[in-house]
Amino acid sequence: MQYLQQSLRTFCISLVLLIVLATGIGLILGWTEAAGAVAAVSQAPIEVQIHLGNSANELKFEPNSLEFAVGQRYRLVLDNPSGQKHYFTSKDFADNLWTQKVEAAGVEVKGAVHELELKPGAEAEWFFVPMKPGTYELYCSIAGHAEAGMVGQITVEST
Ligand SMILES: [Cu+2]
Repeated sequence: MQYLQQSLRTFCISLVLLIVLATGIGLILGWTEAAGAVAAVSQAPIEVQIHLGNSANELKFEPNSLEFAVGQRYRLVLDNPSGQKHYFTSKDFADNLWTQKVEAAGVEVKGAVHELELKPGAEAEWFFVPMKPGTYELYCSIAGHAEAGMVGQITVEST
């Protein structure tokens, strides 16, 4: 009986230690990710440009492939030189980055961004820090545009 109590006690202590340890690791990982984003805000952003459509009204992104690195701050300048509206849609990419802000037409929007819509002639600047490496699909979510070739690829490299 005493042996059983002793084992039970040891088991409980081990369990508590395990939970404390797991919580600690989780906190450190979460803190590291947040600290990475905060540190990146003081970096000068790397400017990357992408055009949604073109003046000939072709349904494509120019360029149709973008590359980023984890932990680096970017300023993605999007414009729409075409005569119809387009979307920059890449949900998994957007979910795996930290958005500092989006600036467009004198307005600054802070917080998470999932998709950007650009009307003809519009321009927007998206400041963000990629958090996870991966390959992500980019497309325009207007009916028929992706099917006509308005797709691209976004690659995020680890550093
Ligand atoms: Cu489109």
